[in-house]
Amino acid sequence: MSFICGVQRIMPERTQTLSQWVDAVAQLAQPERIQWCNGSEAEWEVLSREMLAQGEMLPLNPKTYPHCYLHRSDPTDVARVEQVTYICSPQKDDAGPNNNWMSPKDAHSLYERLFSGCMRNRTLYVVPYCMGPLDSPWSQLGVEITDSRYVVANMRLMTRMGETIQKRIQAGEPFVRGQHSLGDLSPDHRYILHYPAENLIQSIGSGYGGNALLGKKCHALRIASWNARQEGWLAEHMLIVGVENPEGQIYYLAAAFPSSCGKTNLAMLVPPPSFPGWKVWTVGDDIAWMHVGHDGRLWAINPEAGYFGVVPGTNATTNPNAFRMIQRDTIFTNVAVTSDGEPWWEGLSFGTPAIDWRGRPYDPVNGPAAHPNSRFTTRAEQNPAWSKHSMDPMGVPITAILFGGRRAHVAPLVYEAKNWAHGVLTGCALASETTAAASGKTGVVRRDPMAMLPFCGYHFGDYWRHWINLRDRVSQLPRIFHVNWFRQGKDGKFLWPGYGENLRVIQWILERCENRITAQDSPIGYLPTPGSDFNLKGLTLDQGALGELFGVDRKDWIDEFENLESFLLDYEPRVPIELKEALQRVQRELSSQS
Ligand code: GTP
Ligand code: SPV
Ligand code: MN
Repeated sequence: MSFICGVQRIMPERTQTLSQWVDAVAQLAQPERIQWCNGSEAEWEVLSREMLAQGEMLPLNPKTYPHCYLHRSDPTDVARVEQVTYICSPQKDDAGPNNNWMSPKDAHSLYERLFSGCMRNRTLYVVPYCMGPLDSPWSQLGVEITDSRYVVANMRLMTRMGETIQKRIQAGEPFVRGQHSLGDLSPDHRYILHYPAENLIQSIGSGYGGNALLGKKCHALRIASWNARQEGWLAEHMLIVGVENPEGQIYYLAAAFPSSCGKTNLAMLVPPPSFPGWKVWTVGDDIAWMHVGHDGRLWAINPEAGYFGVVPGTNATTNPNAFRMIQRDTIFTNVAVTSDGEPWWEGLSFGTPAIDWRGRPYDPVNGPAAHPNSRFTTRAEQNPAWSKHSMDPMGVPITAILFGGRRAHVAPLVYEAKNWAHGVLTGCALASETTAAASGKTGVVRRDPMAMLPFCGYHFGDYWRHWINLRDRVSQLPRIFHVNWFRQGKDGKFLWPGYGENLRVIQWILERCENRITAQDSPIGYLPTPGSDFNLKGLTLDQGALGELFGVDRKDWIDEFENLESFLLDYEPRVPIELKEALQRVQRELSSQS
């Protein structure tokens, strides 16, 4: 146990050293050889050559896409698998209804069975990594053991990885242990197991993204959220973005949107021509670790060093920064290819797919050419909007927190919560259509509190209590807003242009935070008055779109809150009283409105 900057670091006592642990895993998994990864260029040379030779990575056109590669995952292994993701906390109740639970004893014996001999004829790679800036007191170290070269290649881009981390661990710093194997890639033998009380992750049977890159969702959200609750901070599924106004003042926002709902895009937003002098800086696009600073503000770091972003929909108009960033030194996963060997995906405005994501000649009867959850992996520094403050050990101060989802109906473009408890309730109430980022049906509205349903490593009731309690420790609380870029008209088309134009919403949010403008009071929160304080200059919207975009239908919201109330019942008796009071207040006002 140690104290750093007011954070009491709680890591379980461990007697096993790093090399003893690696030996024990090797003893069970029986690899042909063991390789300790040092993160050097020479190491990458060898690794990439092997991957190309084995067909684990295919070269893309070296003239137009230098140092870019394509990886095709197993067709049954293309997204996170929530149904086989478990929290193995000592007490079942502590995992909550929001998680699958397995007892640590059962999980360990399942692991022993599945990992036994799983690395025969393979190399066991030891990948030491750091989540967060190397010199930040809020960063955490980890080591992932894996038999997938693709995982090593991705961890190299997504984290600060290599020898210096290994030395720090050998000198005694605590670390999270991750044990990963592709196993036989059979969906029946696929498990993602988390032991928060042991700082341990075991993952087998998948080589895909969040299932396999253990520093990301497994460590930086599920394990870290458990630690964060004990230590008094937050580990969130949030982007971190700096918005600079023409006066040169930068405001930092954190925003939680469920998977594939626009975090990367908002984090890299390019101001449209109607916003001269504005600049946007990316600090993070997926995960935020937020601590209470000495000044009583909330400060956020991005634990990641790269982006594992959704490819479809990315083009020079929607996300010019990402589009430029992925022209070189990028790993593409599950995209299509043109006859010139260039990557191709739905939403790209040029080129024709020749081969689909499975490697078959492209035929529209087989569905999209690129998988809807196809991804790019790129180092963060390649982003033209990359903020140098991503390196600040203390992170950046957060002015506002945004929650948002994909809602074709009900939720207006933007509203502001009335106070902290109401804001936390607004986060709890987050609902969104499911996307291709997780296996299962897409387009179904489900409640996804704080965009953390698949990622919170403990009982949601305790998590909301932890959020509520922050108000006693943060003297300058961020204001909380809800946004929805995805409202549809009767013709099923998006009413709002989105992307760069979302800066109009951000501008309103910042004006509210500076107390420069008033807003309309409504039971669900404060709403903009379109045409007066909300900037619509130069924007042509469809007839009637404005009313629908900014509209709050009382009947819809009465239903919405009834649904929320019954959703919260599942988390009793741990739902904070403050949330129930905030909910009743909204319900009372909705029903008393004429
Ligand atoms: P994860 O990496 O899964 O956590 O997702 P994310 O939240 O970072 O989502 P991302 O920004 O990658 O967006 C996912 C999809 O939504 C992409 O296809 C985008 O093109 C699309 N999208 C993002 N922002 C907007 C928007 O403002 N309007 C519309 N219509 N689509 C958007
Ligand atoms: C998400 O699904 O929210 C992602 C991609 O960011 S993954 O790394 O697969 O979790
Ligand atoms: Mn994500």
